[in-house]
Amino acid sequence: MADNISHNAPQVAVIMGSSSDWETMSHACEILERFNVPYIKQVISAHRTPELMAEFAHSARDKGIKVIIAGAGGAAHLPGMTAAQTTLPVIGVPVKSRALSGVDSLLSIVQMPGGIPVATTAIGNSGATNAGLLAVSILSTFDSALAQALEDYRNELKDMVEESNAKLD
Ligand code: RP5
Repeated sequence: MADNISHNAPQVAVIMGSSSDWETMSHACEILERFNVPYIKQVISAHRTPELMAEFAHSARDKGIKVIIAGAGGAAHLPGMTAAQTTLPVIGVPVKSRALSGVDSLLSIVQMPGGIPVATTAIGNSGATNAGLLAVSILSTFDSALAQALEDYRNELKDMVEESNAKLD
C-alpha cells in the first residue's frame, strides 16, 4: 500500500497511521473511486515516521494535492500534525481503537487549538465514508461535474429511503 498511486494527477491524499487503519480508510477510497477522483494512499505514522510526515505535508500542495484525508487511532497525532505543516484542508478520521473504541482517536483529532483546523468526522467506517464525501464536496466547489455527481448521489440515498418505505407497505 505504501506510496501507491491509484490514478494519475492525484487531487486527494489518503494517509493513515498504520496498515491496520486500512480496513477503515478503504471506505474513503471507495467514495473517491465512485466519484472518479484521482487519489494516492499511503501509510505515514506521526510517531514512527515523523520526518516522512513533515516531508509529505510540506510538499503536498506543490504536488497538486487539494485535500488531505488523514486517519489514525489511539493518540491520533497524524491529522493535526499534518495540518500544522500545510495550509491544505485536512479531514481527520478517528479510527476505532482496540482500547477505547475510538473515543481516544476522536478527542485527539477533534480538539485542535484555534488556528490549525482539522475537519473531524465520526469514528470508524462512517467517518471514512464521510471524509471521502467531504473531499469530493470541497473539490466540487470548482468542478460542476462533481457537483452534479454529488446531487445524483443524494438522490440515490433518497430513492433508497423511498424504496424501503415501499417495502413496508
Ligand atoms: C496509530 O496507532 C495508528 O493510526 C493505528 O490506528 C494505531 C495502532 O497502530 P498499529 O499498532 O496497528 O500499527 O498510530
